[in-house]
Amino acid sequence: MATQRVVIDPITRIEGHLRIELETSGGRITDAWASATQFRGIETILKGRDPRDAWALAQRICGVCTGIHAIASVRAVEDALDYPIPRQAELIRSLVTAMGIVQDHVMHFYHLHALDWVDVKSALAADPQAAARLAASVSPWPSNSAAWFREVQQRVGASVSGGQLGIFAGSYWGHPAYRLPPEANLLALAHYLEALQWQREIIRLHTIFGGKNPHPNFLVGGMACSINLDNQLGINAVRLDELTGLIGRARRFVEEVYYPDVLAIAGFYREYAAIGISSPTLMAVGESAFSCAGTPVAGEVRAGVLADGNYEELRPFEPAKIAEFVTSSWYAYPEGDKAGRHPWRGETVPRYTGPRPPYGQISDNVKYTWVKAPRYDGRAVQVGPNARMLVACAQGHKDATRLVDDALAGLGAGREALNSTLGRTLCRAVESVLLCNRMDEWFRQFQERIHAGDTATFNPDKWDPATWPKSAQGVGFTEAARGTLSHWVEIENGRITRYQCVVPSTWNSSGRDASGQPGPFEHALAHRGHHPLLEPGRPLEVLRTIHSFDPCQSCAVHLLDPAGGTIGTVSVS
Ligand code: NFE
Ligand code: MG
Repeated sequence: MATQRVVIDPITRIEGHLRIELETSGGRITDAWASATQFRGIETILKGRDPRDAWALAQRICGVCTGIHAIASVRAVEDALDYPIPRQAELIRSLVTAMGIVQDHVMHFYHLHALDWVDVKSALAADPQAAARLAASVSPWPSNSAAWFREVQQRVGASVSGGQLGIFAGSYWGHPAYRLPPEANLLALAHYLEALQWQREIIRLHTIFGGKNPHPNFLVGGMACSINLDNQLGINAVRLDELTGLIGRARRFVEEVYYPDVLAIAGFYREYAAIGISSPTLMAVGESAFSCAGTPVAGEVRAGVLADGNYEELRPFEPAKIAEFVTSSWYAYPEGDKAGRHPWRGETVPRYTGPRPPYGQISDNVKYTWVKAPRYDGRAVQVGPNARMLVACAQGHKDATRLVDDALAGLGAGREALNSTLGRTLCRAVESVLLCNRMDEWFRQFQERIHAGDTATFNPDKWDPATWPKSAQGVGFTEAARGTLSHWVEIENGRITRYQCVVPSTWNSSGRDASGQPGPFEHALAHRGHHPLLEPGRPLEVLRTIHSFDPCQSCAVHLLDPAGGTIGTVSVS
């Protein structure tokens, strides 16, 4: 059967610029290449700066996983300076991280991913009464009423009949791979609109602790907010009350809207539990990293690696085993392109050797992407919510195991199904429930400590560079919404001399390494030639699998099109 080549550029509803090139034959994908066509340069601009300022620049890598790069950065600098921070600051960072991830997962599902499964035009043909009955059978969420569903139909219907699809334009409505009944489509569309409002509200937790969002304020040595119950400013009794409300509203939407929607939609697409199987090694640095606690705290998920498809045996996570390859990326290493470099020796020297736009087939070249290829112990690694849930289950984490097994029982699938298109999407919902539980616990501890008189959020002991060693190295590990994140800093005479970020989407969207191993996106599409692609001109199934990773190419490259060429054209051939 003839092989056809397909180029999807850009992949939409992601952050940043991603191009996917495919070979397809007989309705299946036979090979795939992921190419980031955007260059930035944050690692380079951090050199020569005061390490206490790095977080503010580093968190501009991305406005989606807002805050998390700042946390990785302050942790790296604190690690280098052996700088302990107050427990209250750790708890605040944990709360900010967890709420950031919950917001990100909900936004990803409704606003970036759901339309791969939900047909908006079909929703307009639904019976609002029947949709209300369906909704009542899965959730007590109060706004699920026929009147609200009718209003949603009228609002969106007016745009469609006026030819103004706006955010809903350019999709593959009516594609035969859509499977939901009209009422389920309407329910999801209503929640799409509600989630917009909800995410804006709950993220005010970031503004309370960090002054603003996106990009809240952080501080090497702690947090910049103060706790004073009797004061008008800072964290006082009124703010604590507000925070209780925000955490409660986050939980309610996750439990009554997001989680039941994901489970209900997953039930119509069960075959995707065996589609999009990606790299069989998965890794997570665990929840303890959220809290910046030096030693793991009871109830938290520990770091670990699950290698080669063995999801039972948790191996220790050893940072020395990380190396980044540039075999397929537009960078140069002094020793050539075959060897990997550990981030302590990491170099970011861009050398674009690809074609000028229009690109043709980028993948005809050995080098075809701006993403480096991080590997662990020589293996391509999947990171993200599915890695975190599998790692948590392998260590017998009770809450995670119960939630994962409940969700899988509903689908009649085993744990191995978490390494799939559906598995990655399901794990975000499961993890959001888990993180709401953790936020309750962290916030309870935070308040108890305040009432016991512990109000310190900053440790001034090592703020003065005169107290620093002449040279130092530090690493900050954390879990971002999309997976394991690390920042690596080297400091000489009070200034940054090397700064490397190894980011979740760098792990997941990497290209081939020196031994020809594909990165996780490529693996998920090309694995054993079983990924479906019904209509190469309307590659809906590819969007499902790529979106299931929640790609962020801004994070992945953290380094614009050097030729200044057009980035907005879509070519499907
Ligand atoms: Ni720009 Fe990010 C997250 C980080 S990258 S979104 O989550 O770090 O994958
Ligand atoms: Mg990097």
